[in-house]
Amino acid sequence: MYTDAGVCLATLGPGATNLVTGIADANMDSAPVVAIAGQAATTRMHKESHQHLDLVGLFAPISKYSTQILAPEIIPEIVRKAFKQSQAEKPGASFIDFPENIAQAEIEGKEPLKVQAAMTPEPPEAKIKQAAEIISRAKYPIIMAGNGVIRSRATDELLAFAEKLNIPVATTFMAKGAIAHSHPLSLGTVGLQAHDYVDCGFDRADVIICVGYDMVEYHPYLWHPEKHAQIIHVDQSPAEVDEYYILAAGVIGDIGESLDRIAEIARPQDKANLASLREFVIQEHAEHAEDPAFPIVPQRILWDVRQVLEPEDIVISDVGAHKMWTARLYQAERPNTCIISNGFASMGIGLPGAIAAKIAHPERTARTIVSNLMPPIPAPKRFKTLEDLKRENMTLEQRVEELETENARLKDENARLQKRLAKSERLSGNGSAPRKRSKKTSRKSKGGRPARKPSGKRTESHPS
Ligand SMILES: Cc1ncc(C[n+]2csc(CCOP(=O)(O)OP(=O)(O)O)c2C)c(N)n1
Repeated sequence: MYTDAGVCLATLGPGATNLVTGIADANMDSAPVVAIAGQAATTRMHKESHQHLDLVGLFAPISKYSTQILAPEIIPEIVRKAFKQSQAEKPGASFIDFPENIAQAEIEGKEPLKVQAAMTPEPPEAKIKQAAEIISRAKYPIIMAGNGVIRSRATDELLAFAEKLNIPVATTFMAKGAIAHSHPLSLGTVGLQAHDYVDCGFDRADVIICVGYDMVEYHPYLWHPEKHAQIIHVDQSPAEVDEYYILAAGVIGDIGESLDRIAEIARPQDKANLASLREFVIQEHAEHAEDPAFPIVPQRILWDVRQVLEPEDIVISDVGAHKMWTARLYQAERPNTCIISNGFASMGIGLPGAIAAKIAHPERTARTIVSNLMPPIPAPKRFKTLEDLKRENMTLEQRVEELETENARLKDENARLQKRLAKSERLSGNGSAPRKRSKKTSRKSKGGRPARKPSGKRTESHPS
């Protein structure tokens, strides 16, 4: 199963270089595109020459296939190959450099080559069994759905799999709508920020089933830092090598079929786990539904946008803080109804994206979300930690004792700080607060280098 590639044309030199960001974006977002650019004639490529540039070299690192047409007879093969490469999993960009003298050449007896759509291979039985056994033994399995599920049109199978086995589903930004937000097994979108509440589901999970997951969106280091869970990789292509993504089982083949066959033999969970996480998600979404604040808060905007759009209407997010808000709070009900560039994440996708959406689906409404100075997403609400849960089970006496100890510690700390303040006031001689920072509070270390930030593995997943 593949999606037809889009095609773009550019003139030589600066026309071609203007394609660079768009092509890099398509390539990293796994969007199939064939770009064709003019080029200087082959008779002037060997010397300094107006608008001549090594375009094949320029596009090689940002495409799956970058080539030059050196003779008119090979055009059918090159064109077919460019489409085949860009549309094959994982899809991406192909680039064709088309010299002007080749473009002028006459040619006879050549036709476009027939499309030979390769069948996606069946997943091997042994791998299906292995995955099913791991899932059957799991206590807290969770599914992470990536854009590969949507690309391979396996969202129905994903839903059937989750429902049959009673396993909750979180999606990446680019898989929004792979399961309807309103579905009781939907945990919303992951990849937003350092240790968001849905991440707590990943902390707790003993088996993480990654379906059509692209690492470029959300690095495993961020959701699997302790390497505590067994990972099952279900995809059309083999898993990327990554220290934090070592597989317990890899099921490679048609995604829908893999899910169907695993679901047939795996033991379902008795009840859906992580139901409390879903409550968090729902509460957060509705929290500002009626918020009258002005300027309007992002949460209210996204809530209202959802209210005025039909489930199949399309929202395209541009890139910035608003992308994070859209990913977190827009309630997508269908696949491909919330488009977010989360691979290369180039600003500027919003407007052309909406035009493209309208061309593809003239009967639907398409809306772009672009912002200027939208506030960043605040630190995620704290989800209950193991410590919190332990505390909840304490007797009142134990809790009072804990608070008294904490109180005493704070008093000591306060006294110590007061002493230091008094001392530095004495030293400065005028009773005003010291201008120079004490050694301990200085942000610079001895060598004059900035003090290191406290280490903590989980930082922002993306700058934008
Ligand atoms: C083409 C491009 N240039 C720069 C960036 C880096 N970048 C990501 S977000 C951002 C700022 C976006 O600001 P704005 O459009 O005001 O949106 P807001 O953050 O206010 O939602 C920049 C410069 C990028 N992703 N793409």
